[in-house]
Amino acid sequence: MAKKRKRTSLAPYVQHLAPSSSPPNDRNHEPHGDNVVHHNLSAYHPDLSPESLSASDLAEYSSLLPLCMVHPSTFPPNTRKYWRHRFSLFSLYSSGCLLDEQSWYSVTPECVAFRIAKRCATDRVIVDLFAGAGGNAIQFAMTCNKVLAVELDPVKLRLARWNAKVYGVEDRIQFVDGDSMELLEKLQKWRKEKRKDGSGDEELWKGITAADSDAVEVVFLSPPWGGVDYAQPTTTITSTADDPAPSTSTSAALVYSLSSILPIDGVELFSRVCSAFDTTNIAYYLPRNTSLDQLSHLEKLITTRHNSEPDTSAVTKANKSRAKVEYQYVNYGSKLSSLTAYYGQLATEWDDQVDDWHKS
Ligand code: MGP
Repeated sequence: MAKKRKRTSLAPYVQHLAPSSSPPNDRNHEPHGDNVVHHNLSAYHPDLSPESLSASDLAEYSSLLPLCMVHPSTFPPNTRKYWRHRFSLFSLYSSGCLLDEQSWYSVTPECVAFRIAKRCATDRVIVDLFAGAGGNAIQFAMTCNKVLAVELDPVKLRLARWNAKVYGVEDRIQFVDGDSMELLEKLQKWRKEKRKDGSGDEELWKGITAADSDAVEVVFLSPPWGGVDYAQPTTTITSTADDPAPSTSTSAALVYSLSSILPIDGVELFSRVCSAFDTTNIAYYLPRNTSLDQLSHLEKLITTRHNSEPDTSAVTKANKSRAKVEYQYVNYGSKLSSLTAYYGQLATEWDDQVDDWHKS
């Protein structure tokens, strides 16, 4: 008997990306006028039912769709693997989750985001300073009282809001469209001025109030690491006075340095966060090969910074401060994916017996 051939070709699916020839009164596209590209929605998101969406949600989905990568044929070869893992990134992917190119490779896989959210759970406020397409913010919404999700790229912020809607947690997240570097600068200044006459309702920055800032208990950092090649060997070209001819050397030890973090050096970023917020509870999501020496150096920054302010409540916490680094695995525990470094109470309250990530 002939063996059944495994279907490997993508061709049968590719057609779904092309504009369909739906008649103008196709009910999926009624609200959008004549110039809109008509997509076969069910090809990408079989569990998304257009009939259940409001006209404005359908319009938002349709306008985000062309800005996203939704089919493997549109992925650059080095990022196609992320599409295969789409359900690890968002278990509700087929219900309509959307990601643009950068988000595909930088969103935190859901099981990891869930784990981090459990560790960072608070009945106060958590700030996600690089919210991207919302993978972390969605999980924080499930464990924290309030989430401030800050994102510089307006399209990513719309994706975060959309994806949060898919998960039904949109209302628990305050989406802030802006540069978190600007927010840190603003808060640092405000804190220095001792908030003389400020009231809790005072707006500090883009809808974030003084009361929000005071209520921040945890800061989460998941900044850009410098692209998909962050773990590749780096080639350095050197020349010396004795031997001016440049020579090329490739470093085999793939230790990731925080200086590669964007938009600023990762040590400086951490230092600014310490100055801006009255908390030492910081979770830092980083490459699996990040220098552990640098991560323990950050611990000292917390102590130094908060000990220079003897009367803050953070001092006691900071004195006890140490770092806890957790390596995070995906693919049912078979692949090391990333690490998260925890500081402040997130580290000191860690109990190795209970807080084993395999038990969470
Ligand atoms: P990866 O290392 O690119 O994937 O990303 P993989 O499959 O482990 O790579 P390979 O080299 O073994 O083939 C692993 C995880 O790191 C992703 O799922 C993202 O959550 C996270 N990640 C990757 N990048 C490039 C970034 C980034 O720039 N910023 C943030 N915050 N997370 C990233």
